[in-house]
Amino acid sequence: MLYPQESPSRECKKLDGLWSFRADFSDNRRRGFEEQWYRRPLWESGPTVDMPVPSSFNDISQDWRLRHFVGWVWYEREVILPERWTQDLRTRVVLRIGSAHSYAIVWVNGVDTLEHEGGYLPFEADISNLVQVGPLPSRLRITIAINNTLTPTTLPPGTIQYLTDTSKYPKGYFVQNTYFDFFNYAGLQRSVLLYTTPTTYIDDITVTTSVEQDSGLVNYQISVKGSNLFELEVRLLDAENKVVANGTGTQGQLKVPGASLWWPYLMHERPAYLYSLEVQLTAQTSLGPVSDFYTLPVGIRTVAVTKSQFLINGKPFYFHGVNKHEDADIRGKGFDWPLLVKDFNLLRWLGANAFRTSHYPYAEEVLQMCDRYGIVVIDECPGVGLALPQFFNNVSLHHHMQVMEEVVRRDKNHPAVVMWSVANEPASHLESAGYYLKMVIAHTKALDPSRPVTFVSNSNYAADKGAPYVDVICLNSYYSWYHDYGHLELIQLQLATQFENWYKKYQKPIIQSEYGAETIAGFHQDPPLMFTEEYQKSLLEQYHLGLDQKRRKYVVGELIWNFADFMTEQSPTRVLGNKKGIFTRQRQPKSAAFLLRERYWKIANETRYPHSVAKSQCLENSPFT
Ligand code: BDP
Repeated sequence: MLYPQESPSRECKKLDGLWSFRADFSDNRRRGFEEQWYRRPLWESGPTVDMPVPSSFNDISQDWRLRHFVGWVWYEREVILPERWTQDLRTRVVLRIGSAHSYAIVWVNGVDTLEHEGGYLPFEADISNLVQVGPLPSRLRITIAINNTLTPTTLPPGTIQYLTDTSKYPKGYFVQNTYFDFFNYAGLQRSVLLYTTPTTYIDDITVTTSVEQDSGLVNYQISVKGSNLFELEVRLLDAENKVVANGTGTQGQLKVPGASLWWPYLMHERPAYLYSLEVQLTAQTSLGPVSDFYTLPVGIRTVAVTKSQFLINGKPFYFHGVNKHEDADIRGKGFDWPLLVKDFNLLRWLGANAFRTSHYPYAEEVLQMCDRYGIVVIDECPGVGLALPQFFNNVSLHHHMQVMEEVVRRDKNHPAVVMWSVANEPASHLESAGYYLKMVIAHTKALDPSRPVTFVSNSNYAADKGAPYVDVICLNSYYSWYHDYGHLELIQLQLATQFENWYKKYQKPIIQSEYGAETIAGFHQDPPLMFTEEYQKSLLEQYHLGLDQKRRKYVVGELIWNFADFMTEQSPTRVLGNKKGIFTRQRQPKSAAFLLRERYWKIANETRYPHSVAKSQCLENSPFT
């Protein structure tokens, strides 16, 4: 699914802004369907409020019932279309929803148009038939009903628990149980937009790259829809807009002698080099000739895994980075440009070269920034909270595979994405989980043979049933936090044991994919006590000593939990959310951020190519120091 883009043949109309909104508070949450709220303007069915898009709906209003709402919410917006969209029958009009968590039904002018299961991923429908009827039906009413309920077969899964003791709970009382540690924000959290293409159009482009001696090879495959009578021209342009290779047809290989490779941030003096693949389609249709243009950024790079190394462009790569969440005050998981740019400035300040999209695929604009800034991504699907045996069933497995198809289809062309993660902390000691993970991993590898696949484990090395199928072992451990809490002196020993056991058994490279400590900014105590900034720093220091023992051997990365504080469900162990961030939720540094920064820049200076460049150059020359 190509990211919507303006070009000489395509227009985009973003529907960001205020939508009408109504949560269905009826007992069965189905009044909206019973009364068919999609048939008429939403305000005619009852009171509506203004809701910004993109944003989660939870933290916007003063109504506590909305913050914790479980069930159907309704969004509606009217749009006026340009005449050329509705009158020119060679134009195809598409409605695209960036994400709707977790189940969505879409009506256009009251007509059932589209349904989608699963949040965090885009979906779209050709609505030309609905807008190109008769004289100027240029006013369009888009209604979107979204259900945020998580069940044993959604991803992430959840359960609805009815509390039936009438001495304690009112009749019909239920709660949503989740098995993950972030707030289940919902709504239209990414942009909704309309875009056009010609009726014969470039439907998809798949690019893979390799390097042969001095040349970069760009393999492309283009899918065209709408007609069989077409011609395709392909040009590859360098960063100075000079054509360096060209081709024709739906597939081919472009050779770029002396190619500039895409390197991660701080790994090379010229990181994140991007070419542009310009695709031009010309076609004959019954209504006359049409052309379509699409430009795809392309980074030429290779990824490979050995028994003990993760290689990018044939050189050992060490992930020194973070885990993130899409999370901020007020907007929840709503996409926000200022937040995006601030986060990338912080990542670069920190000297981080990578992050994992814990625990769901992030907005496409985030991955575009990663391509442009050289921040390497472990792209994780929403396979989080697979904690109960009943979650490993065939319906879930089928859906999980479908989700991986959507993730790969959306993100396959990003050079920054170097590995897929199919799950976080599944109950991988279960036999049923072993089979389930084997199937999802095999499916993902079949979808994309060019990238390694993993899942993130917190199981014991001897019990884990999924590890045999991964390319890289990713381990979460919270020594001196959830185990032996307060005993920082045990971290090095326990970490060494963890690494040695796993490596001995699997002989695969290992990433410490989470470690960290809950820290309330401004809490201080020396000698360090839990929850203080000093404790977070000391815990990190002990982990770093342990990591350095294995770093040049088979440990290929460390990702702190977490980049920033983030919201969770309420619980006695969470103080307004998870506080393991090295930045606060408002993106201000805790003391540990400075410690980590020193470490990451030091590691970056040690692992930089070519070595002939003065080792300290990247630090000294960086505008971010
Ligand atoms: C890990 C989970 C992560 C949690 C973290 C924590 O992968 O989602 O937020 O623990 O407890 O096990 O802080």
